[in-house]
Amino acid sequence: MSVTKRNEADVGYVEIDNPPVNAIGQSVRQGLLEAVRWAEELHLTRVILSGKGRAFAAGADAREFDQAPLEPHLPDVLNAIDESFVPWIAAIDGVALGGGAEVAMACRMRIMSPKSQIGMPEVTLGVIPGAGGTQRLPRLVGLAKALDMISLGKPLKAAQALAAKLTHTVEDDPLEEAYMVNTEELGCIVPTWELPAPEHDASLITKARATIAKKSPQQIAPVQAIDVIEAGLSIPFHEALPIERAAFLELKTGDQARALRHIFFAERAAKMPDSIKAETVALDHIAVVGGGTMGAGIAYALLNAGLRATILETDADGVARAKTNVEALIGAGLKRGLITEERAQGHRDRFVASTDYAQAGDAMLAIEAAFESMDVKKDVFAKLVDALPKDAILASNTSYLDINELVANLSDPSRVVGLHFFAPAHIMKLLEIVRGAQTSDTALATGFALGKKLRKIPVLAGVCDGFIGNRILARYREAADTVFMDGSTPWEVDEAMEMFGYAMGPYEAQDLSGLDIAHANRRRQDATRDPNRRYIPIADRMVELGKLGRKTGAGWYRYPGGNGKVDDPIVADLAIEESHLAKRDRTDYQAEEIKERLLLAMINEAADILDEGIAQNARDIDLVTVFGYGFPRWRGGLMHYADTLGAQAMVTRLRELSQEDPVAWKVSPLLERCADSGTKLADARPRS
Ligand code: 3H9
Repeated sequence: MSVTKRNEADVGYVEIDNPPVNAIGQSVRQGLLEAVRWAEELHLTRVILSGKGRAFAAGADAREFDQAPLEPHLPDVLNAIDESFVPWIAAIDGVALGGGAEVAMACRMRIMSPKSQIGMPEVTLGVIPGAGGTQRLPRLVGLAKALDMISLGKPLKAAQALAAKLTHTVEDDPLEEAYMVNTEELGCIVPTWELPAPEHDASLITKARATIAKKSPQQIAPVQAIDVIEAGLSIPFHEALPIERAAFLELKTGDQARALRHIFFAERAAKMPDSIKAETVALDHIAVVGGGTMGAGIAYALLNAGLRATILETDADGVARAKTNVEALIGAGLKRGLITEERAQGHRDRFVASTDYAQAGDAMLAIEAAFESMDVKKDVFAKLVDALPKDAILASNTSYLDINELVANLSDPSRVVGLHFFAPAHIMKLLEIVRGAQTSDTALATGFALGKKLRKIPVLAGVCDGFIGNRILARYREAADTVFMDGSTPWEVDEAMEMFGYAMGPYEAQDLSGLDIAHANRRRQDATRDPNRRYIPIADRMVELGKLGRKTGAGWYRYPGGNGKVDDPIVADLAIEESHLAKRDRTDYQAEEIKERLLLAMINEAADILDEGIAQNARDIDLVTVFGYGFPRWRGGLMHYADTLGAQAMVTRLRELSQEDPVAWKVSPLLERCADSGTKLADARPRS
């Protein structure tokens, strides 16, 4: 039963009951339509509509979007509610989003509980409101607010909805309040569809277009949303609805909506694999080794989740630095209104920084975020073994190092797991959980449980150099450096990737993180690098020149006065010089080819990562690339995008590229298998 109805005398109670979040699928639409007819037949004086459980309604059931729409369609159901002679009241206790908000707006009145939210997040799924939202919302809240809410997709809290006049009132018990509404007053409220549309205001429309061009460049849905809202301002309500509907239906099956849906569901499917069956250790007190940017960020994330955090440092200076770093994060949280003064005090009360490992004596999990050196980390683990309970889990935040080597001296290596956070650790949602050869299920389960507490997106990874994300990143940079050396410039490469949808290209991004990190990594890899692999020396030259990125005022770009980036001809000359020395002809790469090379390099590497079982499936790689590495969300992640190219086309092109360099462009066997069998990467599994 997706919709239940009952009446007490002349008051009808209709409840949407479709757990977990009352998504509006076919049976809910059918149930609501039947309820309209039922209320009319009984001549009820009002219908009070609510949602069972934690949501009023989370919107249209996005799982239905891949199928042809089934009757009754939501716009027709909502017209029936809006036009009914029985007035409906939406009693909202929880979220009313997308189609859920549209249902509420078709009601004569809305009453929200203080914790409720209402909004139109359709653009985040690559569509626009498709059941009258683009027409009812402007009639209720005015043009400026409606443009804002629909094109940006950000919901309003109850108090904000009240200020915007989207809800009539905010009450602790919306159901009771709806019952108390005076029948005569209710009867005087004009149905939403009969309200006049706001006046056309070209300046508001232009402003909204400019905002989305900046905030969501290349995304179609926000642009269409504004167009449809604008169209509706000068025509009757019922003429505007088909325009909205046509735009919604077209967007729904388009590439961007498919990609955004894929990521939406992938995010929710990111959970501990069923095969891991173990209890977790207690997570109330966690030790963090190292109070630098990463360690402090992790500690702050733990404090935000209500846990106790103890940072362990080597000396008094380290302790002072850790305290300063954590206090700076607390201060920033306060300044941005993310935490209250009371919570900030709670954070301080649950935080300790010390050189004394005994301070963490009861912690059942320690996360080391010490300097990226095998010796340093081994030393830290030895100290943790001595200080913490013998069954405590020891996690390493290493970005590249071999977890299996890290545990070599431990009597119980099963306690160790990789927990790879991304900077800033309290903001970035990705958490790679790295399984070493001997990692126990308890250690893995603990990693996943921590991920859940911190509201991260956990992705299981196997051991290899760079795990999932940094291994793909290394190949991305190698391909970028090769294109640069062979004929391009960092700014041409960056521009090509920005045109693809990255917020910034690989060179600008590296200037932010610093060129020294990758340099140290290359030195670490010197001993094991395939001698047949072409080595691009430009990044090393940059480090020799002291061009380490923004922190030194210059990297791939110059930053005069610490301000915006400026192209640097000296950097361009480096590549000309190096390719001359290497006796290589330079090619004038166009943006399309630069983009193709960088993306194919990453896809090919990612296919190997999947084939080797480092990643469990393509979906996890999509999550890693989107949530850790800035891959455009609206392209659905690296592997989802690859599937739009098709394995056959990719293999054909990779074979051409391998004529140029058979080592760097060696075609992934998994891609070849997908091409041969016509399988999508989304369905591919590691080789057995
Ligand atoms: C729309 O409405 C178009 C209309 O204008 C036009 C129609 C004609 N569909 O996030 P959670 C599932 S477009 C299907 O973990 P939370 C979700 O996959 C829609 N399923 O919980 C998960 O499943 P599982 C506009 C949905 O408490 C489970 O519910 N609406 C939908 O952290 C729990 O979800 C939106 O964009 C859905 N619409 O957060 C809102 N929503 O258990 C999208 C959720 O199998 N939803 N599920 O993993 C959300 O933002 C959050 O889910 C919400 C709850 C805030 C509601």
